[in-house]
Amino acid sequence: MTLTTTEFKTEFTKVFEALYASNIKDASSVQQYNALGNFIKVYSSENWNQTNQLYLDNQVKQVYYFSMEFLPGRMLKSNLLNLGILDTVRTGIKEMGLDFEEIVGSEVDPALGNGGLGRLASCFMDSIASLGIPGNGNGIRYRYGLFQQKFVDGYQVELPENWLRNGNVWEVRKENKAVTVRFGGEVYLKEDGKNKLRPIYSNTQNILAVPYDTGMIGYENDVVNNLRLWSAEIPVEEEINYKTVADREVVNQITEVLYPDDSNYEGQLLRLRQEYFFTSAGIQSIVRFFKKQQLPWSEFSNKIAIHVNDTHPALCVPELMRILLDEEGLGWEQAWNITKRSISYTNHTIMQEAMEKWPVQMVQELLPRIYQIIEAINQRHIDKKVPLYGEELTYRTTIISDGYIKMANLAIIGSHSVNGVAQLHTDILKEETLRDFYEMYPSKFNNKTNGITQRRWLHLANEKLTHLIDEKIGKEWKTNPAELRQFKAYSKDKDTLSCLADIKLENKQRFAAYAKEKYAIELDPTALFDVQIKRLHAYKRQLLNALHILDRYLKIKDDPSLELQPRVFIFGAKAAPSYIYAKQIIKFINALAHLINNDPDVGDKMKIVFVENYGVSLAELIIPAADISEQISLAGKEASGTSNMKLMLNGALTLATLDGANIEIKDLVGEENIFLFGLTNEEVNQLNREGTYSAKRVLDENERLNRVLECLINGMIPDIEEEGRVIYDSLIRYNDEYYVLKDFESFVAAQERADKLYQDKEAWNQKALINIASSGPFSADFTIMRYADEIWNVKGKAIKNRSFLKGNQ
Ligand code: GPV
Repeated sequence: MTLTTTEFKTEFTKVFEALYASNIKDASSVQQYNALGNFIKVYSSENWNQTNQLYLDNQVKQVYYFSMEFLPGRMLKSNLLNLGILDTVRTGIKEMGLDFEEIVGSEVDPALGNGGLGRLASCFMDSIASLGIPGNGNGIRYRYGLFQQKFVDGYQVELPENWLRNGNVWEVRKENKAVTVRFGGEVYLKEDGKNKLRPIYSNTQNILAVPYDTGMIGYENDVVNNLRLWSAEIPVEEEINYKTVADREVVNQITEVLYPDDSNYEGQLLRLRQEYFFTSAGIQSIVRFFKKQQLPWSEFSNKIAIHVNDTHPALCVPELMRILLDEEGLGWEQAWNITKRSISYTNHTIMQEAMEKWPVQMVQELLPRIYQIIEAINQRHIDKKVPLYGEELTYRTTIISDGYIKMANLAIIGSHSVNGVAQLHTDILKEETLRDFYEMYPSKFNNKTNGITQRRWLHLANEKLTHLIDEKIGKEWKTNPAELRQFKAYSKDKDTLSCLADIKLENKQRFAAYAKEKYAIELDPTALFDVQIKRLHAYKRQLLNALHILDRYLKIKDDPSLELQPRVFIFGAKAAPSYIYAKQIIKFINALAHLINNDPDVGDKMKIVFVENYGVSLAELIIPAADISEQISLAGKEASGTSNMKLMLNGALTLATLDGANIEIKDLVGEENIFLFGLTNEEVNQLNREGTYSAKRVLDENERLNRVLECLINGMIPDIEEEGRVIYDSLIRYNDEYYVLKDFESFVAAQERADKLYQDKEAWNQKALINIASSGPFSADFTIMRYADEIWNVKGKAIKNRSFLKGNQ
């Protein structure tokens, strides 16, 4: 199917006129965007339909990726790219006298996730489709996405994100595929006359789950997979029972808003409702699809792989059991085998406070039948494992203990695969966090280092760099990103290096223009752009970054004539609304930015830009403009990180601790092409074991650091009296839980090495090029191939270069 510009213009105009019955030139950019989205939908509908039909006809095995969060980013351009018509459409739009970038920019960026976990799910959807793997996403259609962040006097303020205000062209409501999800009430088991116990329910609340499907378009392969997001509604026949607005609210609330807290567990009833709602709806629709094929139950796990993205959808385990036992009448053993063989689970954190555990009573009341099944799974686990592993170890692995249901334990026991998201993270799971389970089920554990889609994060975000790479090494890397390594051959080619520098400069100018327009901050695009973009969390240590900035500032104040490598520090971070300390760090950095940006002694030597409302679209603007990628979490705490991969792919040099995937970046680029600092995981463990760390002592022994910290409480930074004190206390009084002070000196030293290297433009650009050329292995295409091969056992039509499947165990 090729499309000419002329054909495009004719078809597009038709679509527009059918939609708006008016002249396209008078339309708003939102309307133009809507029409273009509709054009794409029509253009790809045949492939969508055919993909579905093909999967059904061939009865291929399909993956269902269950995730509470998806962060797809704007879809217009990526759909055009994957359909192979980006250039045609762009030209056509231009010829029609319309502004392509303005149209692109009027799409809302759906924020149906918090951060890395949600973005990973969307990178995976892109790779699954692009590899031609039969795969589906399953999640929640939140009426409101992650809050919009504004800064008022430097404080984070949260506004609702009404992302559906202008409708959503990509989704298709499928009420014919709706299912009912049951909550509450009472249940008892009754003999059904055929020697089977069947549950009898009373007083349940029945909620309609309506799916909204969005096509996930593969890269130039005619595949369109499906992302299914569920919305909660009152079943028409039950309208009569909802007498008050408050009654109706309970239902609407289920899919009203995304929980804005990442890496933190909140034991709230509504969250549990959300989790069961989309899990049950998804499992029901899978079983319905399976039954349509009239295969024996023994075929279920040969046709279906269910992936649980962190524990949020872990109720997949008892829900599938419930359907198989209660509705399909299977025996326990058969149902259990099917369940375990179908389900796999990814762990994304070792942070205790993020581990989900639900109060028994809450589950009992909200999901009485599910609770019975969890209890039975737990009892069988105990009965089976005590004789093998003894009571002590077994009781440490139970699903129910101390009045709570531990979701990770449920996910591990009920699945055949448990994976971490970077090598170090998986090692820590095996050796520490989940060691009892590793002893019990060594073969379930495996590593799948995260990945990113090079289509969004290079092709679309950095078109100029893409062209340069194409020009040098051809286009093979687009379907086989390992080929990026060929670019290394140009690391000493002056011409290529200077092109690379020009592209970086242009990208920095683009960001500078944004900063100027949005914040009236003038940036020098030749300064070193230093970027930390991720959720605000103490373990990610934005504070360490800020203390270094403060230290530089003091240096300039001491000697305003000092020659310093000019730097622009860019932050992007949302704090969970209830995470007070994180919000105080935001206020602190904003106050520091205000002080420094307006100090005439500083001038262009330093500028700080803390962008508001960081998300996928801003990442696309910032990442190509970065020189330094700040990946400075305390070793052992960041499961993987994925912005580290995106920044590397765009030629930023990583300044990092040996944490998460930073270690794998180091292995790929070599120690001479990365700035490492700080404690290692072992050293952190040792310090924790010894228990002798004293932040106060570090401070007493370091005059420079002492001076920096004094600025938090001596009034030098205006308007942070309270925040400065709290932060100071967290470091000194509460002994610096994340070893910020301990790592300070080596962090500053790494920054100085970076400054020095930046003086030598050629050496810097060479390292940037090597970083780009070494980033192929982080393509989510490879990550997904490994999931497909080693966990899901599914085939894709475009899985090439199988040698890449090896390694990364
Ligand atoms: I658990 N992660 C996240 O974004 N939200 C969560 O609720 C949890 C984990 C992140 C980790 O913090 C990152 O290290 C990781 O790269 C990402 O998940 C994807 O695996």
